[in-house]
Amino acid sequence: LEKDYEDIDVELVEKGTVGLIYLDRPKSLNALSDALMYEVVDACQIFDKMEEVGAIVITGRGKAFAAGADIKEMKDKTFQEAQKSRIFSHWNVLTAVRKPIIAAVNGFALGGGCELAMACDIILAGEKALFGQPEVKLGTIPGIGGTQRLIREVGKSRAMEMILTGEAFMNAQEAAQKGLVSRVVPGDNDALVAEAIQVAKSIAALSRPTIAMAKEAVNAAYELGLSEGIKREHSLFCSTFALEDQKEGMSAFVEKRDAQFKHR
Ligand code: CO8
Repeated sequence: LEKDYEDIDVELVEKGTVGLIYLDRPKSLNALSDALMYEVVDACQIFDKMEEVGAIVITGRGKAFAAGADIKEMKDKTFQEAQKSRIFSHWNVLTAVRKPIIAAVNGFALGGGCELAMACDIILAGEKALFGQPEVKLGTIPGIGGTQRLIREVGKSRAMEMILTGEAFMNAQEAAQKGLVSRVVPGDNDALVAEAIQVAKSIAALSRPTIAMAKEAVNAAYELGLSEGIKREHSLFCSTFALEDQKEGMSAFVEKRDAQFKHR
């Protein structure tokens, strides 16, 4: 991890078990340039491969999580350039990361910033978090999952209001009520990031292969119908019985002791 990233900062915390990524272009409210997204994906892939890392936290420096794709970089693109835009392929790579990714959303999560948060596995919100899809105000529409994911999180009517007006931003409290975020963490930015790290640490203490299967099973709900999803879950559930860590976890329960997972 000895890389010199320009638009992000990375750290290993909690004895190397948690990979922490700061989006670090505060002057542009962490606008997601192609370069920044490339770095986010690169860091996630490195963390995904590092054995000691069990979960990843992404957060923003300054007053935003991310205020969207970089409008200055995007504005003169032709149709063809937009079509082959790398930001789109970066996204697919990000969703293939096997380890859990937690977004700690402090301030603005707009446009691509909201979409980035929704592409993560868990969102924790700070008190000042603000979610929105303002693309129509720029004459375009959400382009990296917003029209598909937001409706599943907050329902059609609320998603339509946000996407069609480009306003009607959602604050932290409402986001928690609607289930867009897991919960609101009281206090400042540091408290939010510390809490996200604690959640990541508790995931990292568990069996890596079990966690990867749990994430895969939940994500299948996004892609598949109920009966196909349940079949996928069942086959992943049965697969955990091939793991030493399942034997250890259940034996530890029966023997009334803490589990010592081998694969973590
Ligand atoms: N891109 C580039 N620069 C940005 C962006 C952005 N998305 N957002 C803010 N900035 C810059 C501003 O231009 C400004 O720079 P400068 O100091 O050089 O003028 C700096 O950040 C600070 O911003 P403001 O002065 O505007 O700060 P305010 O506190 O007054 O306002 C807002 C904050 C309300 C967040 C405001 O900055 C804003 O409305 N930003 C744009 C939000 C937006 O429209 N986001 C959607 C972008 S489109 C998108 O994400 C589509 C994704 C699909 C991509 C698909 C690819 C295939």
